[in-house]
Amino acid sequence: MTEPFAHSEHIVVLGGAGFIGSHTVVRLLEGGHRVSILDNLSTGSLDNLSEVQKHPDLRLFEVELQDSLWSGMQQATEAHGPIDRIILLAAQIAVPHSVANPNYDARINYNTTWDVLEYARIHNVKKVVFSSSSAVYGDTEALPIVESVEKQPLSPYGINKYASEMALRYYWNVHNVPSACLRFFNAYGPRQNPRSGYSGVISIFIDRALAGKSLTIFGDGEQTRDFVYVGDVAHAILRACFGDVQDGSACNVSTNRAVTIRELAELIKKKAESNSEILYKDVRKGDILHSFASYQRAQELLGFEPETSLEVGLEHTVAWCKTLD
Ligand code: UD2
Repeated sequence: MTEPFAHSEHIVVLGGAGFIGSHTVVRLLEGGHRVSILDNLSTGSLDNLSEVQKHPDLRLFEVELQDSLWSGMQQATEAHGPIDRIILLAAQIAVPHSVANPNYDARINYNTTWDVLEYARIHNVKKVVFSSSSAVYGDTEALPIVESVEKQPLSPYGINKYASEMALRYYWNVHNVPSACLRFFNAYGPRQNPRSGYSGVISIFIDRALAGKSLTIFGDGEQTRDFVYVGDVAHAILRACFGDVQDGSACNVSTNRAVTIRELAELIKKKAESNSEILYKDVRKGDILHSFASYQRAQELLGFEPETSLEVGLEHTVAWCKTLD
């Protein structure tokens, strides 16, 4: 796939120092854009940006988006000129935290969306890209998941993401603010911190397999997930950012492949050349049983195609995990 770049625009990436954000920023810079990152560095880090930290077209502003979004945008504008497009990746990402503190989750994952859209309206921003989640679907039995299925979010996180999606559509319908929305499935890859408390199963398993520690499977391991490589996720984000979608339409970012956690554990042991023991524990409370999704809409609307197989993506991730202390 080639990127449909309009040349050298000013793109603001909210959450650009994070796992997915940093991959997105690298690609934007490769495309010749001026990039401003607004990030509070709570889950993101400067390490994630080490390969581009001296890039002349990159600026990083450490701000709390709940109270300083507008001043952050002002600083970005002073550094790089008027903002052309905004990619909103900053989020509270832990579903259990949203259950423990729904109001905090709403402030980050919902209120920020309104602020960004209002900024975009007033400043005639060309596109807002919003990062939504498979969590908007809840536990659906219709597989593979297509975007039109009834939404039954089971957590404040899923509800706030879905409500944000509706805010995008409102801003398009009423104020003509162009936007696109991506529903990420289980993203994985280099820079997903395996020891953060927010870690996905792949980064945890690889980190432990490399250390020869046991891998714990919650339940019988027959639950499935749709694992999408972070490079493909970043690709989808750029497609959404520079493509034709304007009306806030939501697309799955997925691979249409279901992998059981048991299969995954075995595959990771192989790729990490590990003899780790596999242990089984009780099913995690609220765990979804099966999740895999069609990406046909993303293919049609964005020209998105996942290009990295799980096998290859795991090899990249193992190689990166080996560089950690
Ligand atoms: C994913 C997203 C989450 C939210 C949610 C929506 C990630 C990292 N998380 O949560 O942000 O969007 O989907 O439904 O993408 N597991 C083990 N052993 C471990 C860790 C996990 O067996 O040490 C299992 C876990 O019980 C689950 C599966 O692996 O069945 C995937 O877990 P996860 O935490 O990576 O992601 P998930 O799907 O719960």
